[in-house]
Amino acid sequence: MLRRHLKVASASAGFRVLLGVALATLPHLVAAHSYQTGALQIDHPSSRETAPGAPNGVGYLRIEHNGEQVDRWLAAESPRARRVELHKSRENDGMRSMKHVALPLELQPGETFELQPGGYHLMLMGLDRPLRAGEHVPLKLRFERAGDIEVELVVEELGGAGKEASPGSSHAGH
Ligand SMILES: [Cu+2]
Repeated sequence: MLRRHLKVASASAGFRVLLGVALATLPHLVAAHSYQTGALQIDHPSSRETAPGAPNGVGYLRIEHNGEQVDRWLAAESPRARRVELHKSRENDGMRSMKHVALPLELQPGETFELQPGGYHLMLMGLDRPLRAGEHVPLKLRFERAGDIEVELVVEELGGAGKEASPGSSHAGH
């Protein structure tokens, strides 16, 4: 799925549109979407559904830097959350914890910064209402060089994302 997604993302724009139409009939591939701003490509922004009353949600995506100069990720915000933070999960002696990572964050040319279950992720703090599977959650990202870009997190089922489901669900009690 990840490999296939990368191929889709690197295809030419026209081809991608055609492919998008073709893939739209396959529900599990609809989330393979990507965005471009300046030298940055934002791939597969996604989230997970939340339980009723859960205060926070997660956000995953991948930032591919195809430019020549260092850029800096300055901020993220969503109309669905009071604020959006960058977090990093880690496991110490079997205990899973996460810490807040302050932006800005440097993005090196030629590198891909990946937010994924068990590692870096976005936290949507103070959700206005639960995130439901299938919803598209607006998210605005701000970069020093590449500027602002609006993307949509596609909300996936907790149990429907294969191996991603279990680390992601650790946020339930967060
Ligand atoms: Cu977190």
